[in-house]
Amino acid sequence: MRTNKVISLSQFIADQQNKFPDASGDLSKIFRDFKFAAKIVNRDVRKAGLVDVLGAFGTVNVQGEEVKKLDIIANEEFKSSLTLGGDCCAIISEEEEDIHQIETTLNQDSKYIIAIDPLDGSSNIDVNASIGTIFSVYQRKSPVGGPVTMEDVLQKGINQVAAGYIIYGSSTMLVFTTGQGVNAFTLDSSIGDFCLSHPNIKIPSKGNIYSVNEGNYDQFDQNIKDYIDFCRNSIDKKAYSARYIGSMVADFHRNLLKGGIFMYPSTTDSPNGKLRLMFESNPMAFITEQAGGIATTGKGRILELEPTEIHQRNPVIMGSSDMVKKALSY
Ligand code: AHM
Ligand code: MG
Repeated sequence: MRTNKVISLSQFIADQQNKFPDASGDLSKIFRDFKFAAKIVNRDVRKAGLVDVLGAFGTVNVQGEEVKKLDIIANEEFKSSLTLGGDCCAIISEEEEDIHQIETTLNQDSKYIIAIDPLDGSSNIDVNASIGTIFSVYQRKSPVGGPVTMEDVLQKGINQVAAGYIIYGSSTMLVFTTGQGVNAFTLDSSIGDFCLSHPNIKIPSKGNIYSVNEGNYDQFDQNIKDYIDFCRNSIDKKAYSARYIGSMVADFHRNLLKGGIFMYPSTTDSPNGKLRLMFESNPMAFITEQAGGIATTGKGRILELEPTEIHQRNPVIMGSSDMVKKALSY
């Protein structure tokens, strides 16, 4: 019997699974696969400055953006781990245009579909700032064994079985929810395992950080400009601080722990904003709500949006409930 109180990710998931005697255990195995790939990507991110994994790959992804080498490596690592694990029938990835159906004998009878942004904030790789992996887990709607359809993949965020992110920051942390609160596990590299470090995270309802790319200010709708003006000119001069690094996982993670609002609103150039519903908005919205915050497009709950295409984008306002309510009042 162990005598210390350190709870590993595997132990935590096994304990959660035991609360549901009918659980198949497949979701636990998916977390095992995420964990394995996360450790490999973590290793690659940590040595990015030493070996030739920095810089542009010379191709563009389906959104027309420059792809970095590490994006591709991370995409391959997560796909490979989930394929070898045998509990996922299809993957959609920010790095790929179409559904990647896994047709191995091992996977063909599995029911889970993964949506993944393998390395978000990749413009930060070259400058040694925090980046992250974001994921969602859904259950397919069509019967197992057959081809995975667009209907299986394009599900509303409220259907997420689990969502999470891995932040490769000053430490590496896996933060996730299965709909029973949000827990964070920090990678202890000395033992090579993720250990529970932040149980049952609740985002403070009152925050004082606003995170938005103010370089886009002139392109925002007037109501967003008015809210930003409010944050800038608040009567109590110390009320709000701007913090924005341009890496969603890092900006989101700080606000989750300290309290704040993260926004990527529509701009005149991008009427739906920049962030992708399936890969960035839905998983972060699920975590936000599970931590007691609010996640909205400005017009409605992100988790209720009906997806129509894999790579669609939507405006995002999420974070501390009092701050989001104030933003919505504009
Ligand atoms: P990416 O998926 O190409 O990395 O882009 C998403 C990133 C987010 O992490 C971040 O919130 C946003 O882009 C920043 O965009 P901008 O530089 O326009 O502020
Ligand atoms: Mg991204």
